[in-house]
Amino acid sequence: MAMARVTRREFLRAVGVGAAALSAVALLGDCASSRSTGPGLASTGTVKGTVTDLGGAPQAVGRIYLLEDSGLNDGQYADVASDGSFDFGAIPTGQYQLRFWGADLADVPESLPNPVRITVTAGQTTVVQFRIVLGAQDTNLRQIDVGDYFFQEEPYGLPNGTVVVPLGTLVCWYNVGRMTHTVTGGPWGDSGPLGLDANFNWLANQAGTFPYRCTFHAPAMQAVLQVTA
Ligand SMILES: [Cu+2]
Repeated sequence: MAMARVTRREFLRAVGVGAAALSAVALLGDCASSRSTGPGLASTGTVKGTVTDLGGAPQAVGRIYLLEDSGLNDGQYADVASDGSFDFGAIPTGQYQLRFWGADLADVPESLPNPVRITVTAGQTTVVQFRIVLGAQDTNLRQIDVGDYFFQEEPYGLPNGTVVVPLGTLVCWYNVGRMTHTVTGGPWGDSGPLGLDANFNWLANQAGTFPYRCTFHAPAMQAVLQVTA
């Protein structure tokens, strides 16, 4: 079915998505693991969930990344199955984040959290529901996560690596860490302090190689943005 192309913001305005539609995170008691008494089991919980559209229908699209509490993506993921479910199995207890990645096929609306912070509790199952919007996404947008203490392009970049984008790209730095950071350097100057979940955007309107840093955490936290003509 042909649909008019709308931006994500226009779409969300049209369907009236607000804070009430936040992705749900629930903790379920896992009877099977709490009955088990083998050594080591108490130090893990399980993480799983579903991907649905905004109407709640399961969608078999995308991949879920398991990020560290700092926001670091070290490459752990679970693909979304044909019934819209994903399952990481047993992982060590602690704080993590889950990020939905739909390449250019789907994305989480900007009004909903992505990544989502979770706590993995011993012997319990953490269930996360991602609500997504299907359809071609804006490929002129690149996201660089800002964490404790690194810059990292999602979903494949190395921490504090070089990101190469063509002229005209909208580069969005998004703070996924727990600390306040800055994005400082290059033609954009200084983002100012970015608190929890804050972001900073720059339309790459100038070619060149631009080292940048976090003023609070350099030299540990610095990276390079290269804009090609
Ligand atoms: Cu910093």
